[in-house]
Amino acid sequence: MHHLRKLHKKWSLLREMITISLLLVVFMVCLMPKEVLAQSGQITLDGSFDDWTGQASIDDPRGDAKTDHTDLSAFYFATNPDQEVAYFMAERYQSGSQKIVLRLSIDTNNNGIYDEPDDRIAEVEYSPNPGGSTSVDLYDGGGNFLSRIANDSSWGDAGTGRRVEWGISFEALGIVPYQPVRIVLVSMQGGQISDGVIEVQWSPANALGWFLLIPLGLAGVGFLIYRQKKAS
Ligand SMILES: [Ca+2]
Ligand SMILES: [Ca+2]
Repeated sequence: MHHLRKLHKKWSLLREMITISLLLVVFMVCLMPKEVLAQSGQITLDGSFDDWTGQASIDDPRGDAKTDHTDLSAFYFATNPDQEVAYFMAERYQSGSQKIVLRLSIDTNNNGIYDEPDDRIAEVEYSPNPGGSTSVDLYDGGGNFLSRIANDSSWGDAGTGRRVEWGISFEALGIVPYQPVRIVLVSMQGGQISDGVIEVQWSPANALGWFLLIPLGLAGVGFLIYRQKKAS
C-alpha cells in the first residue's frame, strides 16, 4: 500500500510537471509569432529600405515622365501586423539631390472618385539633401488641409537618393482595417503631374496579428485545466 501511494504521488508530480511544461509551451507560442513577424519585415520609417523587400509593389516604366528626376520606378505599400497605419514607399530611377514632390490620392470610399470630402490626398516633399528630409501634409479630397503628418523627418535616402517612405494612420485616413481603397501615386513638376503609377486597389489591414493566437492559447490552457480536473 505504502509503495502504491508513493508511486501515485510520483505520478501526480510528473503530471504536474508535464502540465506546467505544456502551459509554458502555449505561453511561448503566444509570444513567438510577434518576434518572427518582427524579423520578417516590420516597416520602420527611418530612411533605410531593407524592410520593404518582399512587400507589395507596382513597377513603373522608365522615360514616361516630364523630367528625369521625377521619373518614378516603383510604388510600394504595406502594413505592420499590429498597427493601424498605412505605409508607402516611392522610388525613382535617377539618384540625385533634387527635391521631389509626390502626391498620393486615396479614394477611401472606393468609388473611383478621388475628390470627395471622405477621400484623402497626401502631399510628400522629399529633399535628399540634407538628411533625406521629408514633409507630409494631408488634405481631404477637396484639397482642404487636414494635418501635417511629418515635418522634416528623415524618411528618405540622404544626400543623393531615389527612395522615400512615409506612413499615415488609418484614423487620419478615416478608414477601418480591411476597408478597400484605391490609391494613385504621381510625381509633380512645377505644379503639374510629371509621372503616375497605375491605380492600385488595396485593403490595408493590421493583418493576422500575433494577438489572435492569445485566444487560441487561452483555449489550450482551459482544455488542460479541464483535463486535469477530470483526471484527479
Ligand atoms: Ca516612370
Ligand atoms: Ca471617393
